Amino acid sequence: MLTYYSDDHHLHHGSCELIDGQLMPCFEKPQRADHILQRVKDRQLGEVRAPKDFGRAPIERIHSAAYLEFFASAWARWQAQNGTGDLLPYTWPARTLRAVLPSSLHGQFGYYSFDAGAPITAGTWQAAYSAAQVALSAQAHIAGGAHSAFALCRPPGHHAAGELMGGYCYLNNAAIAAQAFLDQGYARVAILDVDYHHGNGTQDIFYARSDVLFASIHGDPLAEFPFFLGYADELGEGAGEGYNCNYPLPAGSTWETWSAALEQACQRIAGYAAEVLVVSLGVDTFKDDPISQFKLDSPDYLAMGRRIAALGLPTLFVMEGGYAVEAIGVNAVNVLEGFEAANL
Ligand code: SP5
Ligand code: ZN
Repeated sequence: MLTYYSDDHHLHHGSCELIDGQLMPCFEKPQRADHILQRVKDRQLGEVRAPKDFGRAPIERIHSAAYLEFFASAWARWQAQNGTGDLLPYTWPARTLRAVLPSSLHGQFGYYSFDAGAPITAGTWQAAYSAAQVALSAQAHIAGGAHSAFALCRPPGHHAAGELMGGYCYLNNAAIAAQAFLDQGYARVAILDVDYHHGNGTQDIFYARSDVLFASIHGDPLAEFPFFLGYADELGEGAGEGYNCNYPLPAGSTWETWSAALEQACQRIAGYAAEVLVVSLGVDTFKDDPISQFKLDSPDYLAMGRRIAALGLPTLFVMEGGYAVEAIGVNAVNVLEGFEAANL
């Protein structure tokens, strides 16, 4: 399997995030992608290619031009104000307030975000832009006839909606790739989100549409980030009714529980008759993940890849979360190797 990867992810390195009332070093850090790339090489998964540049147009199919302009120019505006340190939002248009777009930089950041977990640093735009190009390049490889590809994206994307960043995410790489398939003539795309956290951005983007089936297995939002989306009764709306499926699971869930949800999600995807599958591949379901509460072990990721392969669909793997830095290379590449072994 080919891996697409850009060194540009190093340009994004936030300094800190609020965890349990304390400012801690960001869990979403460059070493994550470095470890995954090293494992891809150690296991000789296949060639590693730099992305092509498809420009902003395929990103604008998912994110508004105004949102992209805010994101691309925010750091320069912050510097012009002599801002020091990361740019972080601190006020959001929550219930009882108005969703107006202020002129202030911090006001606009509040408008375009849902938490303080997505800092903008000097290189964040370039890193996120390149991650989207990584996803698009892997997408193009599959559209060109390959059965699979790995988009080693960083920063991740599945929490980002059309005009919202948050949860370490800025541009929704999986959604951008899914839309590219549709724009190139595919009729039905399934997205399977196996990250520990609900993919609220991806769900929102496709919620009223039947051309993308979104299925997500994640920590029950009653107890877990992002709290305000990801419940089992969210089935889609309008033309999208019936094309959204959430499988929230309790803290402590092991492979036994998790794989039963995967089986249900896979049967739903098979019934949808998808032409291509995009996997939002987070490995923060791992037992030693520092911010998560599931108990999957490294060999479980091989079984995950095998089950996904049994769908028999061309499959684009897009990297999302995973914060047990020493183990995420093994766990992510185990999914890919399990997938490939099943396809031999
Ligand atoms: C892409 C992705 O995986 N984003 C996840 C963002 C999670 N942000 C909230 C983290 C809250 C962690 N709380 C941990 C409590 C540990 N005691
Ligand atoms: Zn996650």
